[in-house]
Amino acid sequence: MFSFIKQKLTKLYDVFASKLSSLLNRSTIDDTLLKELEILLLQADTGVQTTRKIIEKIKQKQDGDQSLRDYMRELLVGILQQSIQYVFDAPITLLVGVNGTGKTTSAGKLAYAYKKEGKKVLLVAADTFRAAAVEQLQSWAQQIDVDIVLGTQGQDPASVVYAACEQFINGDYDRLIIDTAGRLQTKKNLMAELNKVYRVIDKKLPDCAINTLVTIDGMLGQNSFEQARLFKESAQVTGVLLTKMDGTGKGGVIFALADQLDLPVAYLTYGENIEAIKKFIIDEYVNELLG
Ligand SMILES: Nc1nc2c(ncn2[C@@H]2O[C@H](COP(=O)(O)OP(=O)(O)OP(=O)(O)O)[C@@H](O)[C@H]2O)c(=O)[nH]1
Ligand SMILES: [Mg+2]
Repeated sequence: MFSFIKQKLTKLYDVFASKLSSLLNRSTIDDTLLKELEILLLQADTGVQTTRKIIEKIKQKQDGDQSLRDYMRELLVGILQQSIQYVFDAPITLLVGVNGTGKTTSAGKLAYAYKKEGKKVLLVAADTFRAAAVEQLQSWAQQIDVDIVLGTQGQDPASVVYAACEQFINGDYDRLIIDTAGRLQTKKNLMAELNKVYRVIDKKLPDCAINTLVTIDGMLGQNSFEQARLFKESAQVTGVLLTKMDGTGKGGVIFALADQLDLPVAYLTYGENIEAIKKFIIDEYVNELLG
């Protein structure tokens, strides 16, 4: 059987999933097992607190009929279900995140995925910080043949979003996907800029739910967790878009995000190809991780 993790997230499988799976084959829970598990979870960026929580829970496991694998499955699913859950069908998606984490690429991928579902999509190039950013999204829009509203360099992102909302209403669109610069220059500036964008949307499209996704580079480890925390304080983040999962074996951050920041992962991306994006479904992911 070719699982998604084995096939597409090769590194995650090699570094984390296969080792985890072989540890869970052991019949007794002893100190050696607990130590090895702890090291593995920490290496996978599960973070100290969440790792400790998992280890403590495993120590508490009573001897019984339930296998360690099934116990672990319940434990991990439980952690992911504790956080707010991501609602996939909001009409508006706002992408925020640090430079180079994959906002623009992911905006293109999401637009393509929605288009394939038969939705009428409008892309918004509201990263007006550099001209090249607008061109980058425009080239995605051309490639996948969806409409786009272009900002100009230096323009107020909220005014680009205003124009986009008007086109959205008049053009009978289903989905609005907004790419931002989202630099974390200072928290105060970022908050002011994003709040202006939220106000415009609330005014023009008051009935449309907004998903704010923070893009997090899966390869950055503990740094990425910190970024998620800062963005959560600056924007109305509803979920995480975890990128570059083709290049990392550090899937543990998904559990830390849910456990410590109450943030659900919404999508995984795993390559530069337009189709390299997948909805994150808790049961599916944990089942594949544990084999
Ligand atoms: N391997 C891999 N590369 C990716 C993935 N997603 C994005 N990239 C690459 O990461 C780089 C940065 O992606 P962008 O989409 O431009 O990132 P951004 O957040 O828009 O960056 P700024 O606009 O500078 O803030 C590009 O070279 C992308 O091709 C992914 O899932 N896997
Ligand atoms: Mg960009």
